[in-house]
Amino acid sequence: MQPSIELYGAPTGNCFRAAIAFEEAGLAYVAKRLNLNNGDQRRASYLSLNPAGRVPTLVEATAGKPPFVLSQSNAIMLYASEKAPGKLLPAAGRPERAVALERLLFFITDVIAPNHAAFYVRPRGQIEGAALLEGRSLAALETAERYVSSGGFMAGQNFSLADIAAFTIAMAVKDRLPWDGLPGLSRWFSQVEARPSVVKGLAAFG
Ligand SMILES: N[C@@H](CCC(=O)N[C@@H](CS)C(=O)NCC(=O)O)C(=O)O
Repeated sequence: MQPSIELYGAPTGNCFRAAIAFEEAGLAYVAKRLNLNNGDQRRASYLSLNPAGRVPTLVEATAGKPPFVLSQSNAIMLYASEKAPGKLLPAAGRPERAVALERLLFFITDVIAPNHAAFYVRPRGQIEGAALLEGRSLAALETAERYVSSGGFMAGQNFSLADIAAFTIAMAVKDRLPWDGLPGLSRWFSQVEARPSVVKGLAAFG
């Protein structure tokens, strides 16, 4: 019997990354929407799955085994990629895979992480710190123009996890990017935005 997978989430960048990866991999899953404003993430039933009270969380049920639970959006993306070899990352051991991981980690650590840190400090009155972090994140994202200036995707000719990470953050800061000076990124963004897996992943949590 096939395992059944539930993905708990909300319409946020972290959850979109996980859902888009599952869509792109062609893996069956059931999206379970949590209402973060109502505190669904802090209910006891959810905390028993993810004690951090955050989304996303993946729960995989296989008959006769305890459920497998995974949190952290990026670990969930990598799990999807392992279940569908060749669809989200090039084959293990190949330099192309190292490049895709380099780009993926660039977007996670240099673009998404400072943006999230700004989101955390701004409501606490640290306006200058927030602006500094946002500026750093945007400047790093703009340098990704070089990855796509001659066509293709973030790590070459094939769509990969690097594109999913790049897209969710580019979408979040879309209004603050100087698109006129970023022709490669503009072309890439339109192409990724129209990709069926991206359209479905963005709609997964309503
Ligand atoms: N590092 C975690 C971060 C998860 C996270 O911060 N999720 C946010 C939504 S994007 C959340 O659950 N916020 C609700 C809360 O903190 O109460 C991941 O990538 O999955």
